[in-house]
Amino acid sequence: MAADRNQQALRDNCRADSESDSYRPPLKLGVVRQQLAQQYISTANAPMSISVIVPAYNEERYIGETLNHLNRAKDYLLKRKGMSTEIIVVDNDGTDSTASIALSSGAKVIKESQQNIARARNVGAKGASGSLLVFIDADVIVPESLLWRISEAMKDEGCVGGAVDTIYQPRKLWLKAYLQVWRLFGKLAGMAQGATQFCRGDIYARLCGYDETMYMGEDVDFYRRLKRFAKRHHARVCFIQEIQVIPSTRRFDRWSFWRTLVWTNPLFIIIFRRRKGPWKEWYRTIAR
Ligand SMILES: Nc1nc2c(ncn2[C@@H]2O[C@H](COP(=O)(O)OP(=O)(O)O)[C@@H](O)[C@H]2O)c(=O)[nH]1
Ligand SMILES: [Mg+2]
Repeated sequence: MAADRNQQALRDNCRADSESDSYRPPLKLGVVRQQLAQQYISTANAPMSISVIVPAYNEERYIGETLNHLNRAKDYLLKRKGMSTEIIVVDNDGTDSTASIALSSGAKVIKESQQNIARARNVGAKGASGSLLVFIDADVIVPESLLWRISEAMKDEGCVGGAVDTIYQPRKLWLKAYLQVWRLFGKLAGMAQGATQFCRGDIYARLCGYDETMYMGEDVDFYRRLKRFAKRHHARVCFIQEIQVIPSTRRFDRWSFWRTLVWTNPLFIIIFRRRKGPWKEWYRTIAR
């Protein structure tokens, strides 16, 4: 209970801070999030440089292809704008060859022993040197123009961050149609998931990063807070629709129709996102 109260105080503190007009370093934060806050205050006016953060748990089957595509996007940006990109893979307590594949693809690898997707994202941000943070999941294929397109969107100083349209390509037709409905609904509701999200480093710090008390939906929550921050400060988020990223459908491919209906239901996610139990498939018997 005391731990819960502490986490609640932490969240309130971040909320108060991101809603105030002048920046105060947040109090009572966990170590990672406190260091994050301090790190990025100074990057507010720096010229744009990009750090891509890939949280990864036992991703040996997917991460090689993800990083190949990311390296292509990195080269494209370098060619078109002369802008270099840092790629960081956060090995979240993995036991397979994810880290060595990442190293041989030229990425920087950071280890994090506490299994939590939000924490892996925050640890990556803490180790990043770029002024713009781009979060990409380890099972997501990105188009060559991705980083260039994001850097173009962020030329607009009023844009604090955003996300990229995400499209699933499962084999089952009903699943394809179902996921397409959620995609359209998400767009109408102004929601965005974490397959690819981005944020200015200083704003990320003001929001205290991803909420580590959540085991699921931390990405949708972050985007919601980013939007709220933008609204309060008369700024905006940029949702990029002209290109799409493609996550794997590994979980959906194994699930029954009913299971899919329950586990993708936003209400179910909101009710249980702070409990680890319902998310065994993410934190114990993991589909890979
Ligand atoms: N499942 C899981 N993914 C993790 C963990 N830590 C980091 N990740 C990464 O978080 C991202 C999203 O996880 P994923 O299993 O693909 O979840 P999904 O996209 O919601 O189906 C992937 O890049 C994972 O490798 C962890 O402890 N469990
Ligand atoms: Mg995934």
